[in-house]
Amino acid sequence: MSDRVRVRGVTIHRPIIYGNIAVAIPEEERKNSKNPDHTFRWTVAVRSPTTAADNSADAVGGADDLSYFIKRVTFKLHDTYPTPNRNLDKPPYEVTETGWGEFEIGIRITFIQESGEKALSLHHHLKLHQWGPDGGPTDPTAPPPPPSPHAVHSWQYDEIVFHEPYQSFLNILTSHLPTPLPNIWKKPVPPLQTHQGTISDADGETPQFTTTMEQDEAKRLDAARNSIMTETDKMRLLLIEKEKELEQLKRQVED
Ligand code: SLL
Repeated sequence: MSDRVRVRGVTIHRPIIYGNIAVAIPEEERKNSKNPDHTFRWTVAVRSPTTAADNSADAVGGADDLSYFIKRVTFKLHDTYPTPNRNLDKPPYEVTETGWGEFEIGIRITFIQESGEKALSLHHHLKLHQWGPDGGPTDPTAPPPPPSPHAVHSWQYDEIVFHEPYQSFLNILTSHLPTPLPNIWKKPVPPLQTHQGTISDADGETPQFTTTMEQDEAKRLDAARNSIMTETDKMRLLLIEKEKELEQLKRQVED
């Protein structure tokens, strides 16, 4: 079979996480820096979800090298940053910066050329503050809370789905299997689940993705599929009804 043939009926996915970690910059360090108004140092990243066994205390994910299917990750920062478009052509796919404010970061993932896939665009809201339990300010006009003494995390789990991939790309994907997620958290305090698929830290604990998150994502996908099927059925019935109506009207015109 030619490599440029799409494999019909096959869907394959690769899990990723994207998000950020932020730490407050100590007063002393800020005073002596060229940007004393920059209160936080943060890192935005795209990684594999499983945390490496030899991770540093604050690491989240990153056990697998994703360059076998990702060619480039571009992070689009706020325009207040010099050269806001940051291209990463090899792992780690991350940008570390300092700043004072939260903003929306654009993330564009380009796949290896053999994939023939279009680039994927994602967004991540940079999180610097330990907001309330819902993960965001309850009152948008309220000032942010004081800098957390712990690292602040905000990560989103996602699955990149390749539908009917080219045979050569499928071969590449199947020869690189993602490291499975652990079933339970290594640490006793589970991360706060702020909203769908997102984790942040509870009490300064470094969050970790587990199979529970994977199962939750699968449940959400099932629910979405079911509601699409219900909608399709409704539309089909409506279409049949409208066709009948049309027939009737046609007959009336002919009569
Ligand atoms: C806000 N809408 O007002 C956001 C904008 C911009 C953050 C946040 C770096 C600035 C620099 C920086 O923190 N920009 O390098 O001077 O909160």
